[in-house]
Amino acid sequence: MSKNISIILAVIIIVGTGYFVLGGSSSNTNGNQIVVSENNNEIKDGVQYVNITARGGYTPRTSIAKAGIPTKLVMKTNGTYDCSAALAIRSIGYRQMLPPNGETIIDVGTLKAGDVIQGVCAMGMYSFVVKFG
Ligand SMILES: [Cu+2]
Repeated sequence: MSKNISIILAVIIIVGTGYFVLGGSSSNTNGNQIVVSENNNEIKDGVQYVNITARGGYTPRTSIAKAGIPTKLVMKTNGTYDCSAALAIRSIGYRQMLPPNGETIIDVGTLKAGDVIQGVCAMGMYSFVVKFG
């Protein structure tokens, strides 16, 4: 009887530890390796919004978006006092200082498959791209 309980407890501990380890390692991987994101855009009322965070660079560095639909970038800042706030998107003639906190919406128009929008900071140190396909 007590042997059975010991076995059950051992199984619970092993399964529980495995779940914790796997869950922990996969969330760490996501946190450290956001290079390309396909989950940072959303379509509302026929407009595609691509969410990019500016702070010590741009996240994600590469975004994938849909071609053939009016698109706006949503530049999010949160305590952004570095030069990633000084944003230029040359292909649309955009050059602005983003506020240290908030969201800045930039209309980039409707792009074709294969088009790429590139944003760079004032010094050309940080950049991001949005690829349309
Ligand atoms: Cu810079």
